[in-house]
Amino acid sequence: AAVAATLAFAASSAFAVTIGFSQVGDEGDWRPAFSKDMQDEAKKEGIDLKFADAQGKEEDQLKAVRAFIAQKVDAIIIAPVVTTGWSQVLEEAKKAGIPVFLADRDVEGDKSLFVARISADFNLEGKLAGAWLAQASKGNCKIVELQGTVGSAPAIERKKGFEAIISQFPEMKIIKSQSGNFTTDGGKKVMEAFIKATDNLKGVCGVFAHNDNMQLGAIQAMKEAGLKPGKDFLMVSVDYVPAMKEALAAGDANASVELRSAIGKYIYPVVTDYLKDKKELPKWIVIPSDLHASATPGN
Ligand code: GYE
Repeated sequence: AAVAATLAFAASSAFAVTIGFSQVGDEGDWRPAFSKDMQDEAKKEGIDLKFADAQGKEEDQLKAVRAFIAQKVDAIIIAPVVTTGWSQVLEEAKKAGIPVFLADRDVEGDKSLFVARISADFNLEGKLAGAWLAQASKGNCKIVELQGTVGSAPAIERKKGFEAIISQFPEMKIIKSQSGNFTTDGGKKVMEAFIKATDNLKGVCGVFAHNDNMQLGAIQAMKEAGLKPGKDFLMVSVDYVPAMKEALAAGDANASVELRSAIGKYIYPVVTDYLKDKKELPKWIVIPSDLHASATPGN
């Protein structure tokens, strides 16, 4: 009996910290890479990670967070699908004394309801994409835009950053903009509609997609219409996923701003240190982008 008790104790203390992670879903190529990193890194750091995939549905993220509170996890990490609708559940976590951290996306409203957000700077990514297109088109470009999930922090901020740059150039203008919800199929459908509405993208010079998967869908649609993306159209997007690296090498795309998917090594030390010392943290800890992977003026 003593041996069994010792083993049981050893097993339970093997996991020093239990963290609940509410993930958006598995849309596109970047999100699954982020999820895999979070799970691999947790194993490496001896963290017991409770992983919940909401398949893009906010109500399922809220359910997952409430379940983590009921399980009395040590901390909760959320990648919030959209910025609105979080105050109530964050209040419940606060009342339960469970610290919440944001990864990747963001919430609007009272920032005191979470300890810190660890993410890239989406506004900067939009600026980098805009700056590349301004250089590649010499400041003269009619653009069609494929937006990410409506109401999500990356869609809001990448659009803002991109427009902050192109608004400096009178001859640069977004003439069509629609959400493809960050998926390849969504991007393809939106581009098919753009092709129809502009008589085969007549007068269009550039395509800005808020992520690579929508850009890959747009490339498919453009090729099926007999158009030459990457040659007759300047193609810029964000994420720099492997499939986009292939499209860049094939000349079907021109630039992609890198969004790091290895977030675990940044967020877990922040969470475990906070659990030890409860030290005040900056509200936003920015993960650098690898500029080398980002836009360089089109060739
Ligand atoms: O760019 C996209 C994913 O939240 C910034 O979500 C992330 C975005 C990423 O669907 O591929």
